[in-house]
Amino acid sequence: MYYKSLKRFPKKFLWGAASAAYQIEGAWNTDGKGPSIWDTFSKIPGKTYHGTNGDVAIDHYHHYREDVQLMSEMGLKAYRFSIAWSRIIPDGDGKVNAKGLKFYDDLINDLLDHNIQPVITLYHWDIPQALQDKFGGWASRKVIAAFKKYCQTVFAQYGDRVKYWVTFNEQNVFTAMGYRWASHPPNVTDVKRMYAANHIINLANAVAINLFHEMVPEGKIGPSFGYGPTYPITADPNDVLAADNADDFNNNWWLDVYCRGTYPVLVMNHLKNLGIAPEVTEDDSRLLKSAKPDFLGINYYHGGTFQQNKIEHPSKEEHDEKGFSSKDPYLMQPKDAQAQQPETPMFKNVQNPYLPKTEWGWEIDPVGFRVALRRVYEKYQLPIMVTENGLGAKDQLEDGKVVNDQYRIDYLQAHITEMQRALTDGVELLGYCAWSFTDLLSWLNGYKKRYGFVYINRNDDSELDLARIPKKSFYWYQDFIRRNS
Ligand code: BGP
Repeated sequence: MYYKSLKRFPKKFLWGAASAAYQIEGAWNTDGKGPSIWDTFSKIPGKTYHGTNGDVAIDHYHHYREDVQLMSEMGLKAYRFSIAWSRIIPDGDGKVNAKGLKFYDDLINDLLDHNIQPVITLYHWDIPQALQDKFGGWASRKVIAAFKKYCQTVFAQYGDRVKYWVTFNEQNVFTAMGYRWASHPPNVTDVKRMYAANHIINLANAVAINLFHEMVPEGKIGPSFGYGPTYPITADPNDVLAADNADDFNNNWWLDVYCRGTYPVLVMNHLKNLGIAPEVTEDDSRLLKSAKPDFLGINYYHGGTFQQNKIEHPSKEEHDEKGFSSKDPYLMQPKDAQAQQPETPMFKNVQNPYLPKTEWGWEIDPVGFRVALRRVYEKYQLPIMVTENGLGAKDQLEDGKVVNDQYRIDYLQAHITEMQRALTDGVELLGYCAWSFTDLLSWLNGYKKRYGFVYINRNDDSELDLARIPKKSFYWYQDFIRRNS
């Protein structure tokens, strides 16, 4: 589709930037905050890059006024941040910590004083450690009541001033990393447990949305999903089918539940056959169907390319007397071993020959951003807020004061242009929050991988002076926001 000119971004478009509590706040045990699962996990030797953790992070807890001042200078219209649950309710479901509430009160008021709309994420991966110990975290339905209490507390406290709320950040990512790959807490490698916990989180998401609609009728709430469009590697219909399977498995498995209250049939049947499907009761289905998000948050970094995974079916003669064959390693595994790789018969992830990559091997695909926005909007017909998009790079501070991150400007410019094309195509967009405002702690990559408009003078081994230094991209975004184009 070509246009003579692109639609202008609406006047009220929320040009923003984003962060997450654990990655910026520090003050991990200050003013009554309890530990979260990330405070604990990051201390396990070998789990994070150079043993980095969020104990101090970029010390936003003590620098928030300076950070908001910089946001204001930049002209940000919105700032997305998350609340650390264990700062509000240190043991997860007990007494409320007044000092924790006050911190976010002050932050919100400061943002509003500078005409910046707060966008609050309720959960960016940091469940209180106490709930992990008590119930096994998201593995237990008991945690839903605790989450509800936490939501109730913050809706009552901030709902009068904050319009936009995000329930869960990238549920697809934190469940996979935490319950399948053990590269995030709670450090588990069990696909069945992953699907079980994921279902409980879906229920918690629905409870939070319904509660919000009762308590903050003027507000807007929705989850933020880590979306990647799926491409077939060739026009071979088998590859097209593989890309469809991947779409169901990687995207619809969450988005259908959020927006329609049902799981995609194809994946559900497959998981049932493997004995790893979550248990969904009639009450669960009713609850999931009752909770409608007002918008969808989309985090976009890249998509994926897929091919048919050719599994050879061994012939009868090739089986031994026990029915096993050495021909196909997947099909010949016992079912519970197959179940640890449920996608194997559905698709295979392959390299896309057309796309360059970041230093961390993430594909750079601005057109995929337009594809993503159109597909999601066409399918679910909900307004979209882009809640993350950005480039992780090894930025260099020159002469103690300059960061020439032209590559980040190029990246953002290309993505925003595609977003504007999607807007012109007809996608309803509320805002765009670049990841991230300041540099911050990358969960597994320390401070080497930077995303911010503002450089933070610290490294993996030392806090240095934590000075805030605007990068070249800061001034570029400032100018962009001022012109709204
Ligand atoms: C998203 C997370 C963010 C952020 C970003 C970049 O998945 O929601 O919290 O971390 O990815 O990730 P990374 O730091 O691993 O490059």
